[in-house]
Amino acid sequence: MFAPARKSTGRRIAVPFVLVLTAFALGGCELPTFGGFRGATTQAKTESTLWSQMVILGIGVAMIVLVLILWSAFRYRRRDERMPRQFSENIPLEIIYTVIPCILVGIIFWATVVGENSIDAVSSHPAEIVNVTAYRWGWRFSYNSSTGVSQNVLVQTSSEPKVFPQSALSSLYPQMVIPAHSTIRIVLQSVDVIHGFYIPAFNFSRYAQPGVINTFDFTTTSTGKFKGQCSQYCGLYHSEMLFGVRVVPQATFSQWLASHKS
Ligand SMILES: [Cu+2]
Repeated sequence: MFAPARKSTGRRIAVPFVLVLTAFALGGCELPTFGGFRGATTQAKTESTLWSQMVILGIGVAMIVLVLILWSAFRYRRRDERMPRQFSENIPLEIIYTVIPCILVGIIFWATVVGENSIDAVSSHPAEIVNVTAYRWGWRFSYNSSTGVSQNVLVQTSSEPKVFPQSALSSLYPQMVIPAHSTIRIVLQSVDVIHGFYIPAFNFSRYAQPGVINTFDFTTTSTGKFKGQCSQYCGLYHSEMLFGVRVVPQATFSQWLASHKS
């Protein structure tokens, strides 16, 4: 009668959802990104996976809630003038709908801590160290290469910037050149106000703060050109604080570094 019907409804909802998740897990398929960037660094991919898992979990919860609402509304709709059965509490149900959200929040918290720890982890042997200095209105990139050569390159010196075409990839903006398949240490600071060092394709943004040095790693995966920008409103020419990121093969990077020795 009633009990078997409820069981099969629950199964009808849960089984396809679990099957889809299992197929993704076992098939080694990449999770859908739901409009986010897949990511061009190892850290960015971790962030992307975390995002995808959260959205899938959210969709799962939303589907279950929606089905339960619709089922309740149709199954128990008013059919005649009789007063329905009256009851005031259901302790097992109340425990279930308190414990399950707590478990879900616990899973989200755990996944976030593990993911963020791996994103923020810094290597003891980075292949290259790039000192990034933000200033109104530009970016300075200097390199501590493995040869110990310190270089100042691609400095945008004007404090009253020309308004360039709005493409960070334009060579008129400072370009941060880094090698592919390497762990790059970024040492970030600001000389005036708070700026934001943001590379959308790296799923990464961090404050550049005066008096504070922020240190983090990017482990590049493939070559490519990416846009960077200031993500913290810092004044009149904030919108002009663009930069490019060029991830190039190691040989190209070595040549570029040699040609830019100061
Ligand atoms: Cu800025």
